[in-house]
Amino acid sequence: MRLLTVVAILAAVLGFASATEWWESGNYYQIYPRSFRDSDGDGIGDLNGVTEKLQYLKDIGFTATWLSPIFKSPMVDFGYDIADFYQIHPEYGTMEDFDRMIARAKEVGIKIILDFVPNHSSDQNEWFIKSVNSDPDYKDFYVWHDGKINEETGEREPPSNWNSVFRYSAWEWNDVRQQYYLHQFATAQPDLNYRNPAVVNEMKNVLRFWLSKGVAGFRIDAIPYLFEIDLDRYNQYPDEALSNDTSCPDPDDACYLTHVYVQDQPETVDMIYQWREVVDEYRKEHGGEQRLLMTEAYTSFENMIKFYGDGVRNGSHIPFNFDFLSNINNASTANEYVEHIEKWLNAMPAGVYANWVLGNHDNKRVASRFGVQRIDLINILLQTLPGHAVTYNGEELGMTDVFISWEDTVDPQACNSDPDTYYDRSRDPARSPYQWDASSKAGFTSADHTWLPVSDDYKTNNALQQLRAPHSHLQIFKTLVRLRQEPSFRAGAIKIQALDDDIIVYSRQKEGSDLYIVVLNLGNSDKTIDLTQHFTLGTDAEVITSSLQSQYINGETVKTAAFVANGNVGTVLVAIN
Ligand SMILES: *[C@@H]1O[C@H](CO)[C@@H](O)[C@H](O)[C@H]1NC(C)=O
Ligand SMILES: *[C@@H]1O[C@H](CO)[C@@H](O)[C@H](O)[C@H]1NC(C)=O
Ligand SMILES: *[C@@H]1O[C@H](CO)[C@@H](O)[C@H](O)[C@H]1NC(C)=O
Ligand SMILES: CC(=O)N[C@H]1CO[C@H](CO)[C@@H](O)[C@@H]1O
Ligand SMILES: [Ca+2]
Ligand SMILES: [Ca+2]
Repeated sequence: MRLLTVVAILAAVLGFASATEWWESGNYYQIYPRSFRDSDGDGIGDLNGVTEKLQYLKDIGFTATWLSPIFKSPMVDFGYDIADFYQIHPEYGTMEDFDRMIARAKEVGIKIILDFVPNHSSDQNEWFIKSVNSDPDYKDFYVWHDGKINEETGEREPPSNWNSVFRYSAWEWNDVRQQYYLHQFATAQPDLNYRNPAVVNEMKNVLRFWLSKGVAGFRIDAIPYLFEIDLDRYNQYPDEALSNDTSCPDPDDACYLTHVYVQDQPETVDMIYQWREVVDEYRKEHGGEQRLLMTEAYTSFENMIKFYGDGVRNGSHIPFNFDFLSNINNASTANEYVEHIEKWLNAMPAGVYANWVLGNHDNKRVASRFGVQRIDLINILLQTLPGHAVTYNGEELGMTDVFISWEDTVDPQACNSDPDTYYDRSRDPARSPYQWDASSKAGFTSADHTWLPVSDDYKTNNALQQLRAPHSHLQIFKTLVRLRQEPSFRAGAIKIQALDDDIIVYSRQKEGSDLYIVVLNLGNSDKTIDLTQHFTLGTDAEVITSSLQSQYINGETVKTAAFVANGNVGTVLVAIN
């Protein structure tokens, strides 16, 4: 049992107690536009659908939403393959629809954050087509190479053994150009060449273009992959060593190799700082509120900390913390949770915010990974920790994965495998249409077909039903979002500990404000806890909110010396005497 160094946490938290910028007290929601709301009955979500539902986000209490890519795309990787960085994807709407969405968002009071996908474009992008044809302005826009000649067979082979995130070689031969190009994701997603200053400039122009359209900032995709090793320092691109990871025996999988030459190159951090300069400059020139950068990187802890800034230059306001996604699962013990939380909070530089991400469109849903009975507990955890929480659309309802057969699978990461193994790789199950109400197709669309199937449980599990019910995942979620505005949650210290394998308890309090206690029981059975042994408490506390299956109702008074923590239940209490 370890007690957190309260002093260290206090320092980290007080650094931003005087929060003034909009994003500092923000609560963030990720919309997957293709699956959120279809306004025109083609079975595919769109911008007018998002516009229609902005008030809903506001009603829950969110202040900002980041949208997965909405740009023109052949949809090989559902928008992460961009054919034109300056245009809206026609299935999603027009530039006028986009303008209306921004205008409506301003009215409602929701900030719109766009997904910026800098590592690659689509192979349909005119930049790539020009590059294939060696147009002098675009010749070096992508990473091209002659390959190497196999000394034994005399045949031309890819320049290195590098493989792609979506399996198989990361090099693809192009017949027109008679060279290989690099693609760290799908074959149809050629990597842009960040060692070419023209590429760096063009991508900054993309940011400026959307800033001028009124967006509040960007979520930047797939940061670790931006740079590859500098070829000028080698005659050949070097092969990557085998990872020797026994859980990854298939040579076609990305995890079969280490990725020392294609990920996390030192230049990456500088690029983030440059992008921050672009958004800061934009504000200087055009006024208005701070424009926000959020960054996506499954990377080392040390790198993530650098993304915030180096003390001289600033970087990402919110470098997504995937520690929970990567390291916490249904079998994790209370101690493991606490260790991960402490690690992050203690290592954070002064004056920045922590953040916590547990779901997105690349992972199976939280309710499916941890069990529906734990969804409230997980939401309570994310919303009551210091810093920012990022919620993937549907997690607030406890939506679950939808089984999608091999035949119906569309995710390239899964399609590049086989009927036996695709399911573990597939990201489709977490991308099913949002469940709005009990009408046909969950109120997602008026069409009788949808691009991915709607979950079978939509009649009993949908936003409308949960809004009307006195007790629901969504009601709990709304209570939590309101609670986060309290001074003790916005700027209070945290004192956290694991009592055994199952029980996590922590307090949140800002001096002079209410003392809150959070109790999470990861186990299946009830446990009675004397909270007064761990916190300075009077005899009674009041229940603010608790998981759906909890024995407590909101507003109920409980005895702090003998608090019964039900299995798989999270509870937020406030001290009352
Ligand atoms: C994996 O094993 C090979 C030799 O069997 C070695 O060369 C390589 O460095 C190892 N990889 C790692 C990441 O240690
Ligand atoms: C970095 O951000 C801090 C806090 O907002 C600000 O005071 C400082 O001037 C920024 N530094 C640069 C180089 O923009
Ligand atoms: C999560 O773990 C609990 C045991 O602690 C188990 O009852 C439950 O079925 C598991 N849920 C999932 C989705 O694996
Ligand atoms: C969480 C996230 O945004 N993941 C994306 C990372 O980038 C690849 C390639 O652009 C996408 O396929 C993922 O969806
Ligand atoms: Ca549509
Ligand atoms: Ca790259």
